[in-house]
Amino acid sequence: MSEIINTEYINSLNSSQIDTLNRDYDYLGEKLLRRNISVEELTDKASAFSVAVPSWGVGTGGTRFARFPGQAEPRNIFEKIDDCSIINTLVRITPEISPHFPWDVVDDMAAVKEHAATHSLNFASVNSNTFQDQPDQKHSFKYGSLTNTNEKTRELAIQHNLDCIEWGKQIGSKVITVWIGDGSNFPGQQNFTGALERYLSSMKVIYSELPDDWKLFIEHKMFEPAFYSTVIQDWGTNVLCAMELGDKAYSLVDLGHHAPNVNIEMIVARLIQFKKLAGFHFNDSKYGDDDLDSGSINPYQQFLIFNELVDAEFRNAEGFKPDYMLDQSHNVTDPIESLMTSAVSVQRSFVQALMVDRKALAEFQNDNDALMASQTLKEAFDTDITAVLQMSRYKAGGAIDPITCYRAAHYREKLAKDRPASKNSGSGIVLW
Ligand code: AFD
Ligand code: MN
Ligand code: MN
Repeated sequence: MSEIINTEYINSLNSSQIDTLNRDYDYLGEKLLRRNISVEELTDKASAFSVAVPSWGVGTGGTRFARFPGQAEPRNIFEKIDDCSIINTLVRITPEISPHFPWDVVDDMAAVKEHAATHSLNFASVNSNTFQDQPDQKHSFKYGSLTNTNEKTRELAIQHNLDCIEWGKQIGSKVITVWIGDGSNFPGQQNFTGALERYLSSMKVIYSELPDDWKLFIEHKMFEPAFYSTVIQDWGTNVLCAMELGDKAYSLVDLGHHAPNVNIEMIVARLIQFKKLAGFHFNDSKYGDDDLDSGSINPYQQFLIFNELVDAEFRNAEGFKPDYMLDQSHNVTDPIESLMTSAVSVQRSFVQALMVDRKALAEFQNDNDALMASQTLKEAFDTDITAVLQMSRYKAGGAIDPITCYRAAHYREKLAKDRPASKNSGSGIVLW
């Protein structure tokens, strides 16, 4: 635990807030009981929830235009782990970090695992990066990586993914997530079928090297960096590839990777039905892959997704075990603050979905009572369960109010001397 934000410090702030929380919690408990919902049960389930933090999310992001660095940004994987630890210390639902390679590679990966362990943190899925060239790279990914027309380039991209699995093994990960930026910018530039064939044959090599207890997640994205076509453009192509590869391959849903207004909750339902849902990269957006904070624009969509997830859990859907992760880029906020509020926002959607009266909903659906079915969802969504989230954090030793607690600690100011501005932010979008 950090010296700046430790148990003693959190307790001292919590002690001035616990009386108010107790009153709010008791009153909420009383109201929920009228709907036959136990506030304690809800709190226990909220505590058991977790969502992984992306290592690249703790650096300040940027756009194609500029990057405005923040104070005391983490400069390497060890400092990123330190920041992730602050997040988990305060919110208690982010015990895992998802690293991105080669950004997070160091000679001694065991030291990375050890450093995380000292903060009681583990590693979630490892992410490969074949969407940019590394210094002195022999064959460029400019025209694609796993789908490149040049065999040598494809081999390089395959080898990088195999390296990621090796690095992942050293830090205790059991999943590799593959997102490629491959695609085209002009009609006619690329043969759609040929590109997908090359993708599949490359992925088959990676899949064949996957350890038995590992999974492979495929991430689709409809545009960017290629703007006319993307090889793995949507969940349909994604799931077809996952099916073609085998049982260890699953389809990952990044909320920003669809056309605006697409019914993402329905995609989630379909992937659950065919036992192919890998999990999520949570974020929010207005236009595309905006990578804004989870639940900041469309919390109802996030709730509707969790409605499908909780429904699957409720009916014990076979093979249902999705991984939850945030994938965001913070351009104008302190990444630690954004990641804390985002994790809590995702947790909120989960708890709201737990409150849906599923028996009543099924009856309304059966009776074709559209209005009441929709009202049943709204009733859960409209219930303010802030006290449940606060209590679950309090009981776990976290902060009742994580943002106030974080700000009052002056973490960045205290680290400013030790972490001078660096050119390489390790951010996920542009390395300046
Ligand atoms: C991309 C994708 C993918 C990738 C990340 C890198 O969402 O998850 O790993 O951003 O920053 O848009
Ligand atoms: Mn993503
Ligand atoms: Mn994205």
